[in-house]
This record gives sequence, structure tokens and C-alpha cells, in this order.
Amino acid sequence: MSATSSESFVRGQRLMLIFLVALCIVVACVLSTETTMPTQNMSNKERAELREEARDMFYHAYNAYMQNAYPADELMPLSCKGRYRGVTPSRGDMDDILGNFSMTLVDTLDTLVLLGDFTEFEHAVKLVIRDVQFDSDIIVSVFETNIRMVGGLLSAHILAEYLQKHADTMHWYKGELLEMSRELGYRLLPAFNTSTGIPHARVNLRLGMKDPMLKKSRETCTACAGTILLEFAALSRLTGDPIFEVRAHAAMDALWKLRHRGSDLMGTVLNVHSGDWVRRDSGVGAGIDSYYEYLFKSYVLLGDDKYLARFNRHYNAVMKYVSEGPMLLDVLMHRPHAKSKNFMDSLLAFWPGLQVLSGDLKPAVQTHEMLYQVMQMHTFIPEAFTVDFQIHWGQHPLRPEFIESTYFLYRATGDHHYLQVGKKALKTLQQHAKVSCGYAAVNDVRTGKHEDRMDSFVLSETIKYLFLLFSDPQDLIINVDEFVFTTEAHLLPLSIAQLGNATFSFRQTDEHNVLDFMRTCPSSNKLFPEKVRKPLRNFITGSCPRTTAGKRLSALDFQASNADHLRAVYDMGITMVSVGDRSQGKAKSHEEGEMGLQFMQEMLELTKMQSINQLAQLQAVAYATDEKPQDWIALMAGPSHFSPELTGDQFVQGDLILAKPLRACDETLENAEEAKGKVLVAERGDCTFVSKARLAQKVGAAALIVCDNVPGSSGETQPMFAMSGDGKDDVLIPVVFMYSMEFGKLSAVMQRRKQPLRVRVMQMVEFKRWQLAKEQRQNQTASVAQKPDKEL
Ligand code: DMJ
Repeated sequence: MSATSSESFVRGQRLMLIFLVALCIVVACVLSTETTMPTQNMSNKERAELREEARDMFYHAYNAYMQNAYPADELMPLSCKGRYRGVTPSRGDMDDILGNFSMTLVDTLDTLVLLGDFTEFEHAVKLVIRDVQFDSDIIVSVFETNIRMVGGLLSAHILAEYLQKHADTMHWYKGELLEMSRELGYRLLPAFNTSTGIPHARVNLRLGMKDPMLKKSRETCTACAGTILLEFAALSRLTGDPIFEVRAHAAMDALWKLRHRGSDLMGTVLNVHSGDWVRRDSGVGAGIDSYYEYLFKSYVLLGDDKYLARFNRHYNAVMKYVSEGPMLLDVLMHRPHAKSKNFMDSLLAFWPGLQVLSGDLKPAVQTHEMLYQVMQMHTFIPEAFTVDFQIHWGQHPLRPEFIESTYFLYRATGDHHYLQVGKKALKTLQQHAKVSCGYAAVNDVRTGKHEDRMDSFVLSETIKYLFLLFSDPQDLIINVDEFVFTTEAHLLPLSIAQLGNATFSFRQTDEHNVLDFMRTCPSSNKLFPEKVRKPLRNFITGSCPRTTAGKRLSALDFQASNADHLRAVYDMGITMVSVGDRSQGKAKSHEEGEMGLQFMQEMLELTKMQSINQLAQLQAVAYATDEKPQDWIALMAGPSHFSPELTGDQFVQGDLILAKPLRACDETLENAEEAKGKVLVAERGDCTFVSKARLAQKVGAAALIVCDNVPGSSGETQPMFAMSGDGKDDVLIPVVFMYSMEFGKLSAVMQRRKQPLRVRVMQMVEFKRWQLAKEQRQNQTASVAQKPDKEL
């Protein structure tokens, strides 16, 4: 493993001191003359044409599915046939979505109503009632079955009753879909029988948890367990059976208890029995995404303040640790200052939409802008892309998240930019994903190669959000503002909150006047996202290759020794003062001046953050000097992600001993007996940090120091980093890393001493505090000693 930038946390002390006062004046002057221009408006005619194109897209995909795949769960658009669980060759865990229950049709029912196609809706509902059954010996994902099937059935039931009432149709309908969703809900319930109340990830539709394949089931993801409440609350309130809502609330409560009490962040994978975290990465994308979404939307749908309070706590934590400018980068929930990944995943594209709903528009505009640039750069947003916007995982299964956020941003701002973005997304799908039998996922955005896969969310979300974006709310049969969109874009009416049992009525559509929102201050109609987007316009342009002109240099990337960086900083109007040299920066253009301001803001934040991180995370290996045993010296060391953190006045003390063999990569050590209770030293290399740590723990060492294998390396000249593990947390002894120069000093003392060298592994900040207290005590004693006798 190398000390990558994502792992480094000690950079502040090496950043060149930059003076910015003069610069800020220069830049501010430049910016004061700046005006911003809104995006070109889209005509009503064009918008209507795009809405009709979205409708055509829907029917192209829907008809392909109905004619060639139904009653299968999914359409395989390249082979133009249905995908059946247990019949079509397995794709492994991915197939847990499929329950042989006509998933695409169920998932799509409410879109038919939004399109105003009541005839097809009625026909489709009849098919579902006739054909779909759940008594199958199949293991399915609880999360996916809930959001796609339970959610699909519930919203279709709600809309069927709505049409009975308002469109004088479907009078034969007697709540069959609600009964089906109740039955499916019961089949999911055995998954909730865990000691924590957090549901298992999978369940057998017929056997519950009694399937022998589920014996070892224990891990689930945060989003999997935390994306149940909307559907289950609706199910309980519509059927009058409280069990679903009770179980879903309990799961949410249990998850909340597992947050990290220091950072307020959640991990991604946990053990449903013990409640222990298995993966502590924390972001807003894969594995967590819809848990945050459901906290907020549970508040909106059910009106329970508890969920808003929880959402706010998490939201603040995300904005503090995960959000970095427009980017959202995973950190470790227990070490939130250290980034744990250097890539982002496409699922996080839902986040700006959620930010819009929660009222935080500015960061939503910024992140959406970044994602739009990623999309333009790679045609589609790849499943995962690096911090410099290169492809990490090139697949694109025609996901909805980016279009969903585009829709919410348009609804909140009325800015036609979002219509243009939607147009681009729509045309891209038409050009690169449309095949004769539906729409095919893209296997790799670099090659554009297709995959024989059309997920049900393409119809239920991707195309639905496109259609909604280009539709005027007044033209829709239902007032979408009276509904909450579930994570699968199913519609649940807000009136559910008023329901104690099985009956409810829709609120009148004129209950909320749109004008009320326009009168709010500040009015969302007056917000001007262009101003926020503009500085980010070149955020990622030119990052491939990295050095191309136009890419904004961020403070995080800045290196004082890099001539290009110095020039870029100068061009942004920043005056730098280094030893004996003074060059007055003058912003070349308005845009660069604006970038300069942003750069300085980041630099200030970074310096602040780094000095805090540096102190908080830096470890120390301390020992008493030869001369005065009461005087201690501490050498700088780095922490690890996989071992317990020594905090406060905690330390581990022991005699130093070198591992034999030094690399400590074998089954055991030659000097295993001797190493018991000691602070073991192993050299970096040949095997992973964590395997050395496991060996040290196995032989009973009190702590492990891993010393670098690169001669001359030092924490004084290169960034310190935290050693990565493998996601498991079985290492219980402290493990620290020392560069060669620092370890060299320790080794020299060790060799000089006749007695074993006793060391303390502790936090550097604690060592400093300890030293300071000692000095103060000494000073006090000295001053007392100097005081004249008569004053005593
Ligand atoms: C959908 O099934 C849902 O939006 C879910 O919350 C996340 N993944 C897919 C779409 O990408």
C-alpha cells in the first residue's frame, strides 16, 4: 500500500505560507463587475416535444417487456426475452432482486397512471391480480422486494382507488393489490426476527428464514435495513395491521443507536445479530443512500419529528466530513477526517435531490453541476469514478438518480438549465442505450458496449422522472406535490399520516396554493442557481489528462514545489510571499479571480482541518532519554484504520523487540515466546499491514510498530498516512507506522542501551499535553523556590 493522497492527513505543515489580503482585494474587485447570465429558456413547444419523446421511450421499453418478457421479472433487451430466476443463467447475488413475480410490471404500474394511460393501467392491474403469486421457494432481497414490489403494489392500489373516485373507472377493483402487498409483507416479516430488530438482507418467500441457505445470514447494508419504513407504514395504515410499521420503526431505532457517537455517521455493512459494524466506510452512496432518504421522507410522510431530528444530525455530519466542495467522499465513521476511498459511486447522484427536499439548495446545485460534468465527460455517469473524474468502474445500468435530482432541482428553482440537462440525458439514452427491444444497460461507458439487461427501475424511475421533468404539473392527472416519492419513485400520498386504519381520503388539490410558496422569503422562484454553478463550470474539465489547462486547481491538490501550480495560483490573482521573493498575483480574468477566491477559502479550511487532524490522529512512540530518565522524547508515528485508536490518556507500554523474521509475514515468529507483552517491531513489505498486526496479536504482543522499508523516508518530508486494513475489525492491539528516519532514531537508542528499551505508544497530542503539564509543574516549583523567605 502506498501513502496515497486520500490517506494522507498531515500536509498542512508543508504547505507554503500564503498571504492573501492583497489578493482578496484584487479578486474581489474583479468579481464585483461580474454578471451572471441565466441559461437559455426552453420553449413550451420544445418542452412538450421532449415530454412526448419521454412518453415514446416509455412505450418502447414497456411494449418490448410486455410482448417479449412478461410475466418474467425483467426484459433482456439484447436477446429480447424474459429473465426468470432459476431458468436464465444466474448472475449471482444480483439475482436476489428476482422473485418470479413479474417485477417490471408491478414496478411500472403507477407510471402508467402518471402518463394518463388508464386503459393500460387497468389491463395491467388485471394481469397482476391474475398472474402474480408469491408462494415460491426463492430467496429474495428484503430491500429490493420491499421498494419495487410492496411499493409498486401499494401505489397502484392507491391510484386504482383514486381513479375509481376521480375518473369514474375501475369500479370492479376491490383492493386486491392491497391484499397482495399485505401477503408479500407477511412473507418478508420473518427477516425481522433478529436480536437487534434489524432485518436480515434476504428471506425465502415460502420458507422465511428456515431455508438452510440462510442459516449463516448475518450481514446487511445500512440502506437495506433502513429503507423499509415508508412502504411498511403505508401498508399498516392502509390494512389496519400495525405489525409492519412497528417492525420498520424498530429497525430504524436500532440503526440510529448504531451511529458513531462522535461523528454521527453510519457505516455501510453491519451484523444484524450483534449490531457490530462490518464495514465502517461512510458516504452517501452505495450501502447507505436510501437510509438517509427514508429518515427525511419518513418525517415528511408520517410527520414524526424524531426522524427529522435524526436526519439533521446525520446531514450535518455528512456535510462536515463527507462533503468536499461539490464532491462527496467516503470517510471512516470512527475516523471521519480520513478519506477511505478515492472514488465516488453513481448512486450518490440522488443526494442533490434529497438536499433540495430538505431545503439546502446551494450544495445541491454544486454537486449536481459536478455530476453533469462527469456525465458530459463520459457520456453516462459511470458506476464509480475517481476524485479526478476518471473511470473506476465503467458500467452504467441506466440508473435514475441523476435525472431524479435534475427533476427536483427544476421543480425547486424553475431554472431552465435543468431542462437542458434533462434533454441531454434523454438524448443520450436514445442515442446510446436504445435497442430494437427496449433499452440496454451499458457495460462500459468507454466502449459503449451493451449488456443484456434492462432493470425494472428504467421504467419505474428513469423514464418516469424524465416524463415528469418535461410535464407541467397542471397537466398531470394527480397533484404530485401531495405525494412522497419512495426511493423507487412510487407515489405515497401525504394523507397517509392522517390514517389510523384502513380508510383515508385524498386532500383537495387546491388545499395548498402554489402562490403560498412564491410568497415565502427567500422565494425559491427568485433563487438563481446559475450563480452557484458558474464557478464550478470548469470543475472537472481537463482533468483527463490532469494537467490540461482549464481544470481548477484545488487547495487540496496544491503543491508548493510544482511550477504549474505556482503559475496557476498566480493566474488566479494570488500573491505569494516566500523567502526573499515577492510576486504580485493579478487575476487574469473574472473567472480565474473567482477561482482564486474559492482556492483561498479551501486553503483556509484545509489548514484549519489539517492542524486539527494532524494533532488528533498523529501517534507517538515515546521513550525516556539516556541521560535523564524523567525526560521523554516522542517520535512521530501514523495510525491505522484497522486497530483501536488510543485516545485521551490511553497508552500501551512495553519493551521494544524486533520480529524474527523482521517482515513478520510467516505463520508465526521465531521469537514468539519472547514477544509476549512486548512492543513488537516489524518491517513494512511482503504482506499487508493487517496481516502483520494479526501475527503480532497472535503471539501476544502488546502493540505493533511497522517501520518503513524505504531508506531515508521521514514524516518531516512526506505526508503521514493511516494504514488501511481489509474491512474486518479483529485487531485489538494498537498498531502504528514509523518512517525510516524516525524509526532509525529509536533503533539507535535500542542498540546503545544495555537494558531493553521501554517505549510508550500513545497519541501525540496527549504526549504534548503531558510534557506541557510537566513543564508547568517544574516552573511552579522553580518559582516557589526563588520566592524570598518572608513571603512564605
Ligand atoms: C433503485 O432501485 C432505487 O432507487 C434504489 O434506492 C437505488 N437503486 C436503484 C436505482 O439505481
